[in-house]
Amino acid sequence: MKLRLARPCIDCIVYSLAVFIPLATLICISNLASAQSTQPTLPAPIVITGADIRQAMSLNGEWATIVDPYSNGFSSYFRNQITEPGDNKLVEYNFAKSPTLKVPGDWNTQRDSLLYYEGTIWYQRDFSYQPKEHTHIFLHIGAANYKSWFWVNAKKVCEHEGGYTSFNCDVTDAVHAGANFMVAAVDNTRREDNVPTLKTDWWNYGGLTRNVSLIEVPEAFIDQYDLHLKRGEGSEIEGWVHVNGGKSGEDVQVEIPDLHAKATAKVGDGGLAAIHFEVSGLERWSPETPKLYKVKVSAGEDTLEDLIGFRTIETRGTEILLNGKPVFLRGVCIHAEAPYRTGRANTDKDAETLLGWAKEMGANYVRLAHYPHDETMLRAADRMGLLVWSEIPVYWAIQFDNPKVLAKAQQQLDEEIGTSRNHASIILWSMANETPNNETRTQFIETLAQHARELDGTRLITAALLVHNEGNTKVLDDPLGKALDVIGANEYVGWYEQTPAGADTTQWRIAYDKPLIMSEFGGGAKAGLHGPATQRWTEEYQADIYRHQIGMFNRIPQLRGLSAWILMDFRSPTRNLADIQDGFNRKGLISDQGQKKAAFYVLQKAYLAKTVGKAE
Ligand code: GCB
Repeated sequence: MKLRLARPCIDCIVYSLAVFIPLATLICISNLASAQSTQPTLPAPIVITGADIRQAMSLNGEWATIVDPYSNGFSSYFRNQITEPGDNKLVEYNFAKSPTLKVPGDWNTQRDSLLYYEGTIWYQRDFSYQPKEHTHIFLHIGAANYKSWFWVNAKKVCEHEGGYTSFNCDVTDAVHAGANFMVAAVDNTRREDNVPTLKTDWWNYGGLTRNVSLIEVPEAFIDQYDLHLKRGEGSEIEGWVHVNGGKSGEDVQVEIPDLHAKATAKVGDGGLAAIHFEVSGLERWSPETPKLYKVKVSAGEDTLEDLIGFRTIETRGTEILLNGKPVFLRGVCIHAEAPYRTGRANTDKDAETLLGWAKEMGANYVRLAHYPHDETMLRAADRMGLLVWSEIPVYWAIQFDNPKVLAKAQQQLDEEIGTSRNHASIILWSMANETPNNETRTQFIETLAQHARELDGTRLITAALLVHNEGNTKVLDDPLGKALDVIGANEYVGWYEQTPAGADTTQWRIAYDKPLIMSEFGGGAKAGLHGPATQRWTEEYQADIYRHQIGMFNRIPQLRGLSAWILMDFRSPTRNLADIQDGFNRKGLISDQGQKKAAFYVLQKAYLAKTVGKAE
């Protein structure tokens, strides 16, 4: 197990905010060059497990915002720096009079003029706070797409890159008793050396898209922990607790009151305490019995209470074994697109609606595409009993030959695994989606797979691969398969190639003796558009694809899972067929307004009756 707690600051760019007059009305942002010479390097944000269950003060709500397409705020406002109240220098912005945006939320769906906006937006809000002695205060950001910078009371506290993972900035030295203010800049400009890169088939929703809060912890605190059931038939819970600032020899306790079980361990060098304990009467977590236990973790002054399920996941030959028994994954892919309102999904209700539809369809599994989803989604999957494939946005042709890009992907993996490692629902870490087959790419993703295994040896590593055709045989022999525990394959027979009936004669040749998940398949339909099954975009055509696919799946002996593309229509700037797509990828089994299409029922029937896939 390798624990990554902090990263070097990627750019080490240091900006600063200057004087604030009066509070919440005017903030001047000083010049990059002058700030660089005077400010020390900032500590990188840290990963905190279970940040969402910590004692917190929410900073959600309306934030004043300034749209800054030329990223002017980073450099030119210094000219207007005000040194004394009443100083009559030129100031060309005023947060107090600026329009607001809701946090959490993408900016694109909150204001018509921002639907396609890509660039910087500045956020500002006031808050009052009473720090307690001997505590650390962290600014917790659920996600900010894509790059973000934060200042508290004009003091730069951190910056972060990566749009879909949570991070925490130490603001202890910046927050004071009474009135405070915070400024953030978020920039969702697409760049070639980002992860993901310039082109994706989903909307580049910008902003503070997930919850923002202040969390308070003791000086020595539990930043990460991993508690899971050891593989095998017994009931041994193992893992570790890491105490940030913890002294060697101090006690750490893990308690599961419902099982009358308690473990005590000592903090070793580096703050890590190894945990092992036998429990009796444990009910294992599974889709049928998604039992979650209250787990109390304490170290010194710090205590937290999580809800954790215990299960094992492994492979044996071409089987996936959940709790030691073969399981077939009947599922569907989901984008973090909010049902009914569009935009970034980020509430419990969004999660319950999306996952509720998956359950209604008879699913026991969901592929959360193509980036880590909100913690609320994972908590809901734990509660509702859905197995999860979780993924980082190594999507299509990113810059595989750029070491900086590898570092960015690794950072996202650190944050994804670091924050979500105690969710029983997650069984698969996916390294990538549909990447071009060449040596540089293979090495890049092998490095990620190796990294993921070091961080978490208890789950399965996968990726969605491309297949190629030899006559009417689909061949899956991508060398990346060697590095995976479970092979994912995307195919669109009946949509991007052949007719739906083409699936009836399609054969498969898979170079690996490992479990296979058909990680994507499907086609588009506009909800409510009816016609003959030969007419594209009708519900009938889409349903026909699914009927033929099911037959084909049952002829692939090593198939162990399915994730149809996709549960719900989602916004994509690449889908502009007027009157049909209108900016949405229409492969949803359900429309963005919640209308179920005919294909939903085709798949539901097969899933509920278990007429597709190997019966467990
Ligand atoms: C794919 C991609 C997915 C796209 C989908 C499509 O293969 O993995 O991101 O949205 O196809 O609809 O074409």
